[in-house]
Amino acid sequence: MHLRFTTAGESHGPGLIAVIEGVPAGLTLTPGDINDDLARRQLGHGRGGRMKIEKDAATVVSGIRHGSTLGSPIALSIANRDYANWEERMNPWPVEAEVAAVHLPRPGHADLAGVQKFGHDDVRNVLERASARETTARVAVGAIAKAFLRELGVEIRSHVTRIGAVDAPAPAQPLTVADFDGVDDSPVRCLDKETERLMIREIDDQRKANESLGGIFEVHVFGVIPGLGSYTTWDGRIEGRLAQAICSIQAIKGVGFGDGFDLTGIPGSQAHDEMFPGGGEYGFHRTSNHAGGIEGGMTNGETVVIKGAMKPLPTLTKPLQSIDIETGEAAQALRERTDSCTVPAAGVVAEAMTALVFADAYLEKFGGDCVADTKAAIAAYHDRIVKSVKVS
Ligand code: EPS
Repeated sequence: MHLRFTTAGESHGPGLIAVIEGVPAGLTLTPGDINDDLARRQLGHGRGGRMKIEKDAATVVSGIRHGSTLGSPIALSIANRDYANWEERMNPWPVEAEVAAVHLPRPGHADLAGVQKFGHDDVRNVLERASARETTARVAVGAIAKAFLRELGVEIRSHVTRIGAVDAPAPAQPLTVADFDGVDDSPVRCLDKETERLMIREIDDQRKANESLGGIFEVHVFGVIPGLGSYTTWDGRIEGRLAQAICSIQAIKGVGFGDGFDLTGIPGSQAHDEMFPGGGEYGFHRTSNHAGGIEGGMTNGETVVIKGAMKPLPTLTKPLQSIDIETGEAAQALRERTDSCTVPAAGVVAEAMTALVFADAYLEKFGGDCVADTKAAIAAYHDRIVKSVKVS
């Protein structure tokens, strides 16, 4: 791995930390590059009370000087404002107050397997880290990966195509970067106005019924060079790397590329993207992108399209049946403040995870201790591959 990152932090602890290694030197950054994405992640119809408390912003601890990366590890910290309300319950050190333990695991959450695995007798020791609050730290480092990719001509966008039972219609034309311009103005990050209205109503109706909702988001990666990833090794394949990154996001249960699962129901002649002479950057063109920009575990120069499926959040205001781990008796699962739908935010997190995979794939193929070296290597490779299909 050429770009590595890790995160730390509990949901109601003092804060979150992210460290990213391998970012080349000479990448120009502004605080807005990071904080704007942190703000986008906090939005979306269906968020709960917590988002009124937090106003996420990253403090740079290392790796950036006067707005430029140094090539050294970049460490970021983001405070949890809510810690002020949890200081006794989440204090790193013993406190005098009596702090009640949580004994009621939520079906669908990490709670039960987490206490079994780590030998805890308090579910809070699991749920605090399993919480999707952690995605704040991923978005912070993902924003740096995005800025690097932008320098290389790569743009990443996302939108929501399903919330609960409401599906957005398929776009008539392949989406372009400009089609995403207003997506963050939509409270559900949906590109279709009528669907947006139905999605909002669906969230409101289900919230009133004490329900939560899942859905589907799509990530589009524009301007990717052909040949990232590799068919030569199982773990070099870019689909596998992206699938791990997307499925590592809390509550994600499925991932697809291009037409994904829908490809299974059509004959081969309709499933693949034919090539025709002339046009395009490399001496040929295609008229479809069923493959979602990936063939043989490598990017093929078309827009990369990734779909992520998010399950309904498992914290319910109408709790499900569970067991009390202290008594073994039947009980209702833990009831906590929660969001009712976070698919719009999950799309922003998926942009970050996608950026981290692609930044790593670019560095793997092109190297570069400074951004100028990476760009020079890409330019040389581009010059070679534009000639790989002979133009008559
Ligand atoms: C979450 C529960 C809620 C969400 C949280 C994820 O937090 P709380 O328990 O404080 O109400 O708001 O998400 C975030 C804090 C965030 O920043 O996205 C959970 O159980 O996963």
